[in-house]
Amino acid sequence: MKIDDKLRRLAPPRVGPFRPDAFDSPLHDERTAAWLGVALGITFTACFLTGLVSHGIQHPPSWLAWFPRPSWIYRVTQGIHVTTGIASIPLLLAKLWSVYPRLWAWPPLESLANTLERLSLLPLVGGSLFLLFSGVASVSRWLPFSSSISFPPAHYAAAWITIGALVVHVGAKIGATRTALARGARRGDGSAPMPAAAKGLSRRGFLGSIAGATVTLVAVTVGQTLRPLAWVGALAPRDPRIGPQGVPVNKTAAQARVADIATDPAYRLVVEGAIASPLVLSLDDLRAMPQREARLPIACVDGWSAMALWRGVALRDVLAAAGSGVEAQATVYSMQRSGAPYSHSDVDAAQIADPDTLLALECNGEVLHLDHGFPVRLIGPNRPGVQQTKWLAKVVVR
Ligand SMILES: Nc1nc2c(c(=O)[nH]1)N[C@H]1C(S)=C(S)[C@@H](COP(=O)(O)O)O[C@H]1N2
Ligand SMILES: [Mo]
Repeated sequence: MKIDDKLRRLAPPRVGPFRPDAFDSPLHDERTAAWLGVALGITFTACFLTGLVSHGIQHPPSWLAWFPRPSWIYRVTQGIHVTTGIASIPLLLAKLWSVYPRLWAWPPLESLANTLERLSLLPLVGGSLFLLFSGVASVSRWLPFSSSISFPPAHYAAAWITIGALVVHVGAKIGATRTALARGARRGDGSAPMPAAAKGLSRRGFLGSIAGATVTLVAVTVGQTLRPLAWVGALAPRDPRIGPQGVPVNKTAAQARVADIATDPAYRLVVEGAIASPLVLSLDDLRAMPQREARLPIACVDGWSAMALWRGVALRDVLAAAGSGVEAQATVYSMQRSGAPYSHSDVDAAQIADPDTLLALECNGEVLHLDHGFPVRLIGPNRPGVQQTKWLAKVVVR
């Protein structure tokens, strides 16, 4: 006798969650789960794709040259990444609540396909919860997950596991979802039609509340990147309007332990590497070179962003003065010794060719604030905030 036949003959235990009427709310039906599934499919896909963009820019494979224009692309993709992640929280909790009675489906294992589908829920649910929890913890700078060394690779690996499980899940459920959405109200267990006036919240009321919670959560957080909504950003980790020179600070000079060397009057910027001889520039030398202005955002990986007017020397002018070729790539190094990613960042040929890739000396009309990277910081169009290296000591041409 086949194993599933044996199981089927076992009478289900008639206790606790196995009682036939254990879950009589109509909100546990397939249609509620299907609508929430569609919404989660949209937010998870958008979140995954924008996450891939962010990972790709920061760890570029050899075939990927990230374009500097338009300068707002990363600001938008990363805003979408964090916003769709936040929007997924109420949707996922509602979905889990709606479907959890099925954990007690009887018999527990029916066929090979059904078993695999149920097993894929483990990485799907576990991965989703980990992604949302670690993401929120990271943007809130909660230490165990703050965007340090372990968060990005763990978050990235979990994203692939979760998306893999999601593909299996969607493949298994798409038929049932289509039918449930097409045919209208019916009880998920097929036993009885939904009563015309079911007690408690109606499906419409339930889905409406979840939609309302999702919109509210987005509204009170998206102000960290959407300036017009900054005033309602009660739960936003950052207020993009607050900070020295009107720009938030990610890490202060004191925290980075550079305050003393950054304010040393003997400061020199060294340009070295694949050039005939190193170029050593004082702050006055840099101020004497042609200055350029650019309106560019700081778009942090954490999802906040703020626009500012930057003024300084085009990186390509400095490289030209150092006698470097036009196809050069460069790495800029900070005085900060903490290691990657804050201690240095790469600037590829397309970024260098862009005249708005600046060694900035001023922000919003004032000498760069110490916490924004005085005396010199890199600022370039369409770069993730983490690559806008502050307190520059050295430019190495490659
Ligand atoms: N040397 C150094 N540069 C740095 C950082 C840092 O911690 N150290 N933080 C980066 C990050 S994550 C962001 S979002 C921007 C923030 O710039 P701001 O503090 O001037 O707003 O600086 C980037 N440059
Ligand atoms: Mo950042």
